[in-house]
Amino acid sequence: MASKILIIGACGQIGSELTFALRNIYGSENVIASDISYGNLDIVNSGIFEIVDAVNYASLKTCIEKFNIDTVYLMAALLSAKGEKFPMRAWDLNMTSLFNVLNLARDKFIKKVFWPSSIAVFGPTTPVDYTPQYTIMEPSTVYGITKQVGERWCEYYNNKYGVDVRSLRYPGIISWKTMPGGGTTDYAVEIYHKAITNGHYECFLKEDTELPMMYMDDAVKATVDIMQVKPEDVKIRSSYNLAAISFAPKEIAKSIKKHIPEFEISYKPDYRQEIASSWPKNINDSYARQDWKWKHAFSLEDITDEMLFQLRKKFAGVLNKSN
Ligand code: AKB
Repeated sequence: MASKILIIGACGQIGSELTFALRNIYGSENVIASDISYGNLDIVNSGIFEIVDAVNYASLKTCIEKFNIDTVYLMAALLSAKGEKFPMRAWDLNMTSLFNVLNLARDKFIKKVFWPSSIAVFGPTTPVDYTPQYTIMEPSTVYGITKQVGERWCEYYNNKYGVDVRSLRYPGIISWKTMPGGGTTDYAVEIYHKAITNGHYECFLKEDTELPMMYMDDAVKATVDIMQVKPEDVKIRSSYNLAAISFAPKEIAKSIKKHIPEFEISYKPDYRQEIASSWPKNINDSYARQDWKWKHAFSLEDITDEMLFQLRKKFAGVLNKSN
């Protein structure tokens, strides 16, 4: 019998693209998209879609039983910037949803779990250059704390109950289909939108704030890859460091200027600067490269080419009308 997959948080930035990718691989009828509301009509109208509240154990269990789900991708979360505004909401959503899914796996309702962690597990005392897999981790954001604690619980459920849970520490993810929401790395998506729509971007980080980043296609590939490898090849059950490229706002602006010479960037750092300054500049992901042969494909120049091309197409109608 084909594996049945549930994606929780399917309307979000990563969830939406992961849903399409998994449907291509495993067939639409085997991939059930879910979210707390009808937040993304492309997803809602593209296959089976269920309203699921991931903090409500009963709602989740009903959906899992209804569709005979064996694999869950838990993509719902409150990210770093929004988490600082709503600390208890972030704690509740990020932790309760994880416990609900881990407990369903422990109790054998499902077999396999993907749960995203983040570079936010690191903090101001972590070495910033080529941050190793095993290092000081003292996150200073609520989001980072939930991801750090979540990693410990994933490893615990694997050790103690044999739960097949797999996880990646995502860097900032750049994509054009669905906007990210509430993250500190969101600037690296907004900047392309503003470059196309009004030629100017006011950046909420300082020009030289270097952060680890990745194109969506690479992030989706890493997620699919780690879920496809044999359990014995997943040697880290907390979460794998995962890296592609790193850049600062002034470098992404320079790469956009090669295509749009009149593009201007200005800087007005806000509370998100402190979050960004607490994170690594770049990441050493040698365990992922070694254990399950992870390899990224997109450079900053590739990302800029692709983002500008896709966004120009997406906004073509709107831009033509306003000209
Ligand atoms: C955020 O900025 O909060 C996220 C992340 C790095 O996990 N994109």
